[in-house]
Amino acid sequence: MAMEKKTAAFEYAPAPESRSVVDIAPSYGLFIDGEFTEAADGKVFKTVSPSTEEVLSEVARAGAEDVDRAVKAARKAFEKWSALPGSERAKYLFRIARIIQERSRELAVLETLDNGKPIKETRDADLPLVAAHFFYYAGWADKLDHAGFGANPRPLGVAGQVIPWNFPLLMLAWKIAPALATGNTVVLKPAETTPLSALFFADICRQAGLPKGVVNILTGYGDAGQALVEHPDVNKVAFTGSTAVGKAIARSVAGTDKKVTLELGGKGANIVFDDAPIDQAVEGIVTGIFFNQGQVCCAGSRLLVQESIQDELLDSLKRRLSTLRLGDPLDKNTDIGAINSAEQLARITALTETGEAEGAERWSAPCELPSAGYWFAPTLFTNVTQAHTIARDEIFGPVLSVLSFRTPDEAVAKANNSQYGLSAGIWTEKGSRILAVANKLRAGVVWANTFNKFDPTSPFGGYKESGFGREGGRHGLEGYLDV
Ligand code: TAP
Repeated sequence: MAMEKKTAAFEYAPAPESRSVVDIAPSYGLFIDGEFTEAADGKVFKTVSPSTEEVLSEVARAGAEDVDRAVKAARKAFEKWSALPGSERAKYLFRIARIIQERSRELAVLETLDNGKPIKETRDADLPLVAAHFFYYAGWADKLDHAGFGANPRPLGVAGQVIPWNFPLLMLAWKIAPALATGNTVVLKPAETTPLSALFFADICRQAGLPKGVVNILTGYGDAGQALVEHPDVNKVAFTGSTAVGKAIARSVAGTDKKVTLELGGKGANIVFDDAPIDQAVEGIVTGIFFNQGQVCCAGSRLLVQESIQDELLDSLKRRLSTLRLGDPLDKNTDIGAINSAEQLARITALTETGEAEGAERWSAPCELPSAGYWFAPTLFTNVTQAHTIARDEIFGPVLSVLSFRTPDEAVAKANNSQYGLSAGIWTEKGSRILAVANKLRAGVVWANTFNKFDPTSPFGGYKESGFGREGGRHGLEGYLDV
């Protein structure tokens, strides 16, 4: 099928919140130098809806030759793009942000179909945050000289960006918006299970009149990601994904002059003290670990509850979990959608089996799982010790490990007892306790009496094996500038 036809496929078809809102073509090409094109070797792969296992589309699979073409296009575009006044680059970013808002219904449905997450999350969380991110960095584009990085900070060149599947469009926004605002050009590889919203974004770049080659999108597998980060003409590598791949990337760029930021895994502690308002804390625990089926790097996957309120809190939590609705992610009332892939479901299942084998006690919300698709009921484990695998390893699914503590010092020690250091939460009425505990936590983000709240103005990133560098806020500019 001709590639030209494919690019026109994301046409708006007003309809209720259903798949008919967005028209998905049977196949898509790579987006290189402003055009959709087949992979050099003609390879393709299928992307499926995780809630039905139905094939949504066939997508070009990039290889090393395509990576090279895309990097060359980005290099060529860099000359003019970086020379534009910041105020001109800002106009493009504002335009992109507005088009995202205008087309957010299509994008929300597309993301829900390809990822499996509930439409109320894509509609009310992902999409507004994506647009906000472009608006925010558009605002920085003409103020870089005043951002506190010294006089005349310069862009790095071509940014090679590799992102995961849990927030496909939001991770794209976190990567592309600051890169473009600072005058860099981009080659981005989305995750293989969620390529569609990135291709839709490519269409938005064309609609916004973005100069050719400034943004290139390469759909493909891990080998394309590897070829991209190892390409000698890439100046900046930005990666979000697993700690294992992050470490491999760090090794591969060691000794080069590439600048690197890594956003990796997490095992966030959500700490509930005995003076916390229980109902509010229960909502925060639910948001912390069941938002996006727990497939969130900063999820509150370890609940640390003060011993004196443990029974009351767990009763209340189980009652609340029993009310969550699992099912069709396109239904506006759905709370828990599908797991993103069969592989991820297998990983979650294996880790929960390990939890039981090691002696933790399992409780799952009573809900019926659809027969097709990849599903996992909201689950919690009690009788968990710090030595248990489910207390240490990232599960990246709707599974909560419950531990208890007696004193604030014990809570801090347990929270910090992790290879990761991405996020934490504190629930207490005492402001002084919030400050004292937050100061001792080795976590990049600490939420107080809330969880999983995001804002483009706030820097986000990890300690320890959760990675390095910050995305978001003024800090997010630094990774794209030669300061
Ligand atoms: P990964 O398997 O690491 O995949 C992430 C991306 O890297 C995908 O696009 C993947 O392509 C690509 N990739 C795979 N092997 C590569 C290689 N050798 N070189 C370069 N790129 C390669 O992670 P995932 O399963 O998609 O995502 C889950 C993980 O991401 C979790 O550990 C989670 O905590 C982490 N995560 C972290 C954050 C932040 S902000 N810290 C946010 C979201 C997710 P394929 O899709 O083809 O494998």
